[in-house]
Amino acid sequence: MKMKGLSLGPLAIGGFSIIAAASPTYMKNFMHGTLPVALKGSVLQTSGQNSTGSCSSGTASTAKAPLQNIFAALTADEAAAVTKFLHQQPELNLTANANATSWDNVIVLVELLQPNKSDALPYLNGDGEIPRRYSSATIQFQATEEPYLQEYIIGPLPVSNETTLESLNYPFNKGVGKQRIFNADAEAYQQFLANVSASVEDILIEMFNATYSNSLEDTLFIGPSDPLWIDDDTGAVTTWNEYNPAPTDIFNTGSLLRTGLAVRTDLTGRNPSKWSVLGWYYNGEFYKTTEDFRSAFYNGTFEFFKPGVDGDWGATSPSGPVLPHDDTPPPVSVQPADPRFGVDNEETYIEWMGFSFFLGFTRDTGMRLFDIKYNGERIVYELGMQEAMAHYAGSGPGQSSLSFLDSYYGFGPNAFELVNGYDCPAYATYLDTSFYWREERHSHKNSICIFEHDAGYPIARHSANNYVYTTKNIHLVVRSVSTLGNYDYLFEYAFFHDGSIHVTVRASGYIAAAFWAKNEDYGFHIHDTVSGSMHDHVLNYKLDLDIHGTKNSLMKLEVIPTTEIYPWSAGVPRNTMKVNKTFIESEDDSKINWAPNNAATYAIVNKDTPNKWGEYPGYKIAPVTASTAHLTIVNSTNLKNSINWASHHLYAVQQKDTEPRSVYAFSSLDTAHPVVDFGKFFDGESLVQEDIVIYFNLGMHHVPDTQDLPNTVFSHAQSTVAISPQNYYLQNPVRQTVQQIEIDYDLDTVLNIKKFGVQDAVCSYDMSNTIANLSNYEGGDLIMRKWPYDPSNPFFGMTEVETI
Ligand SMILES: *[C@@H]1O[C@H](CO)[C@@H](O)[C@H](O)[C@H]1NC(C)=O
Ligand SMILES: *[C@@H]1O[C@H](CO)[C@@H](O)[C@H](O)[C@H]1NC(C)=O
Ligand SMILES: *[C@@H]1O[C@H](CO)[C@@H](O)[C@H](O)[C@H]1NC(C)=O
Ligand SMILES: *[C@@H]1O[C@H](CO)[C@@H](O)[C@H](O)[C@H]1NC(C)=O
Ligand SMILES: *[C@@H]1O[C@H](CO)[C@@H](O)[C@H](O)[C@H]1NC(C)=O
Ligand SMILES: *[C@@H]1O[C@H](CO)[C@@H](O)[C@H](O)[C@H]1NC(C)=O
Ligand SMILES: *[C@@H]1O[C@H](CO)[C@@H](O)[C@H](O)[C@H]1NC(C)=O
Ligand SMILES: *[C@@H]1O[C@H](CO)[C@@H](O)[C@H](O)[C@H]1NC(C)=O
Ligand SMILES: *[C@@H]1O[C@H](CO)[C@@H](O)[C@H](O)[C@H]1NC(C)=O
Ligand SMILES: *[C@@H]1O[C@H](CO)[C@@H](O)[C@H](O)[C@H]1NC(C)=O
Ligand SMILES: [Cu+2]
Repeated sequence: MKMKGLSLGPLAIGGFSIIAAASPTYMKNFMHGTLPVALKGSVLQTSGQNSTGSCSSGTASTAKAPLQNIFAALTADEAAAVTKFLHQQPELNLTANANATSWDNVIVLVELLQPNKSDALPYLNGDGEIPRRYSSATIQFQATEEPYLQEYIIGPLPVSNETTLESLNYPFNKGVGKQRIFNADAEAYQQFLANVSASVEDILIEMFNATYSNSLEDTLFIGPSDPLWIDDDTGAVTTWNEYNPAPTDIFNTGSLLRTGLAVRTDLTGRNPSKWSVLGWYYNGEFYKTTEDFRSAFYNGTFEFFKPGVDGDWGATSPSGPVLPHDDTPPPVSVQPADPRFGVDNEETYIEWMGFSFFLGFTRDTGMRLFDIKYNGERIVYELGMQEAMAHYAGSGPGQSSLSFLDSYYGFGPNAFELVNGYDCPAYATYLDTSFYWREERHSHKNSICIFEHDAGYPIARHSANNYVYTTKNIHLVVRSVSTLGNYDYLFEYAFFHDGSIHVTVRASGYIAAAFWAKNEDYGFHIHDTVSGSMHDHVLNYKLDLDIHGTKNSLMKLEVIPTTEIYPWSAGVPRNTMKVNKTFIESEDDSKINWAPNNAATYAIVNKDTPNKWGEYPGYKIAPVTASTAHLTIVNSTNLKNSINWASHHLYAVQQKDTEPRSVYAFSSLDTAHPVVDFGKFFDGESLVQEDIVIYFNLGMHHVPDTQDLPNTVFSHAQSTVAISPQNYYLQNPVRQTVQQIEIDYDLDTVLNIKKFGVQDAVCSYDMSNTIANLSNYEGGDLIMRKWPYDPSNPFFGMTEVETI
């Protein structure tokens, strides 16, 4: 592993800490207002899990993408050329990140600018030039009293004397790609909190036997909430900061250990001597000044509780006696032949059983899928996660202030190496990813896995008195895991023989708990002084379906109870049900919640291409799991206009080149004035035979209980939406697969066993292939954490660091 000289230190963001930065200078810049990780990703090569033995089990076959992947990230050379070009622009007044202080302008991000659909489609359809390539850049202007981020467009690429630099504004409905930063001086702020802590050191020692001094040796931590509170009228920037004890073991229990003692600060402006304390909170009581808090503490009636003590209850290794047989090898899936899918490493293009698609990878979102075709026809132009929110609530200010918009931290940089044989089957094919980060390029090996899998139940079967048939439910899975501080999000796209695509997110990891004090209305009491702390997870996805072209409509199909008198019912009303087929014709009606009792389904159809029965072919969108969620809170005080995508389950809008994404990653810096306000996408436009984009939400309402200790489990915290054909094929495409058996029989006699030419897996399999050698595992740690005291190196697992 090649790594640069690194140092680490916990820095706060959102009451959680971030381990940031490749140099102490970076760390200065690393809080609200500075961007934790700036990165760009691209999917690199496969590294197949080789095996020996009589069964062949090589790497995925080399597919050849029919076209270039125009969604692929910038190459290292392109990113380097753009970085150099930016440094040559005097008006940017840039300082190299390696030398920058919080008062220098720096490059945060250099990424591919996603091509306009209007330019991409002609190329993908084979009747247009390849779109010219452009880069975007995020520059952090800090050599000013009012620091901000600004987006730029650089191109065309490759960099030449034709390449220009312009402000990038068209994708941002605020009008400008510009975002104020209200806390650029993160290190000074932590020092301010150390000064505040010193003023109550006697109390902290009595309560917690520790104080906070902004040093790596601290066993008590404090940092600001995410997001900051910004008062539009006065311009005041304030935040609550809660003390957390440090974990004492290897386990990442920081988010379970809370003290309940919080202080509100005013951090307006860039002059630390003007910052101030606005009050204290403990156990239901608010104290206006430090003096009030101090006199209450010493007046003899102050009651305090020991904060949670780290211990076995937060450890994740097995405990208790081994269950019967649990230490013998469990069933394991193997791949007895070469992978049955193809990968074009160069273009990150994947083909499997009639499906084909390109992968893209960005800092903000991690992997996304483009140009998904089935049997040669485009079904989906774009499919990918846009944003993930975790919105907390509580009777105290610490928890009430917490609302994470995790693309701020970035899903790309937090997608680490998957654990072969555990996160994905040992036979999976892996892709590496890479990303740009403040003038450096990092790679994470084996961070996306691709594998075929047997669902464990047949996809179709029937038996009668003379035959039985049953078809295996083999499907292709593309998976990655991003660990955002305390939580691990497992993202998955699965492709099935019925032509459907399942989009899934699962959550595990440590909950962000609260101190248990007068908050029984906000969760369960789950340990000595720990409240489970209710929160909602809402993850927004973009789904741009194109059914036989881009001109599509949104059909609603509702099953409704009815009372009908039929000509044959002898005048007797019959209580029954029927279907109500309607179209949602305007963006005025396109904010949708799943109907009670799942009574309504929604489909993108093409009215101009009816099938031979006159029905409109399409693909429907429906939840598979009971749990998909929109935000419970109405008009969130924390997130304001930044989450207008979280109020419903499903949205439909007209596609626009000016609306490529539902969010801007850094909107949580000023939630009242998001650079992209999804609410503005709705302007009453027609949804009748137009290019329609769906945005849907996955997620769950999470009221953690003792079963979330030590960790939330994926099997419970999961959410899936299926995108499935509706009248698209004249019959189910599952008949394309020969992985079925038909047994014809007559009473007791088997007459015929039909296997349709499928080869049996009769080779001998070397079971050692199911045991991955994990001694070279490089996944490890996070670039930044939202919780304090991460013991390890923030760059562990990042390879191939090159200075650009
Ligand atoms: C950082 O500053 C030093 C001293 O001025 C200079 O030699 C070096 O080139 C700078 N580094 C970068 C990456 O610009
Ligand atoms: C350029 O940035 C430096 C800090 O890196 C700052 O001192 C200087 O004032 C800036 N110049 C202009 C013209 O803004
Ligand atoms: C740009 O570069 C090309 C080839 O490198 C050259 O022919 C052309 O004259 C240059 N144009 C300008 C305006 O410098
Ligand atoms: C913290 O206190 C020290 C000593 O009083 C002072 O010099 C420093 O400016 C203070 N820092 C902040 C950020 O308040
Ligand atoms: C307080 O912390 C110190 C170490 O900082 C430790 O030695 C001591 O035992 C602790 N006291 C109590 C009462 O926990
Ligand atoms: C002590 O402080 C509490 C909380 O502020 C207050 O209610 C109480 O009156 C105080 N008691 C005395 C004796 O000052
Ligand atoms: C059918 O659905 C439409 C649109 O939701 C609604 O206006 C209409 O009343 C429904 N018809 C019946 C019979 O329920
Ligand atoms: C949301 O809440 C704010 C503050 O209470 C209020 O000013 C605003 O009008 C509310 N907006 C909506 C759409 O209800
Ligand atoms: C993409 O489309 C927008 C809106 O039409 C346009 O302003 C912009 O120039 C296009 N971008 C590129 C790179 O062509
Ligand atoms: C696992 O890989 C390491 C490093 O390549 C090697 O030293 C070790 O022998 C391997 N272990 C096994 C059991 O193959
Ligand atoms: Cu949760």
